[in-house]
Amino acid sequence: MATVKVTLSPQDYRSKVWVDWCPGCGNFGILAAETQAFAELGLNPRETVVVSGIGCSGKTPHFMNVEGVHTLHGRSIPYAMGIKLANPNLTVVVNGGDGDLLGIGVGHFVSAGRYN
Ligand SMILES: Cc1ncc(C[n+]2csc(CCOP(=O)(O)OP(=O)(O)O)c2C)c(N)n1
Repeated sequence: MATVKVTLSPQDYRSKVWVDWCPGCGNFGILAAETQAFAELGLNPRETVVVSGIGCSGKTPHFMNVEGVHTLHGRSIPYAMGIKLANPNLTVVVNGGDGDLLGIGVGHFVSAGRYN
């Protein structure tokens, strides 16, 4: 959990980058839910990291005003674990599609669970 709580609106967690997902894409709902959750938790954008892999969901960090990494296909979970290990004070979130996190990255998901 972040060390400094802030009072921001969900919109404050959005960047100015134009969102190029197709109309009706489910990622719009995920982006809205995520920014809403960040606002409710009072997360400091500078202590929040969104990690993504490849695919449409991979673009998520570009659309958010938090720290972020757009990593390799299926490898966002080990990236996120490394970030969290390096600085446990950060709130680290992974966004990914089914190809990214299940098809290619499910082994990392299981390992993350085993390491808690
Ligand atoms: C190692 C590797 N294999 C294949 C690709 C090609 N590739 C790019 S996007 C994609 C599928 C993305 O689907 P998903 O992970 O479900 O993400 P979504 O677009 O649904 O968010 C693939 C296979 C790649 N970039 N890297």
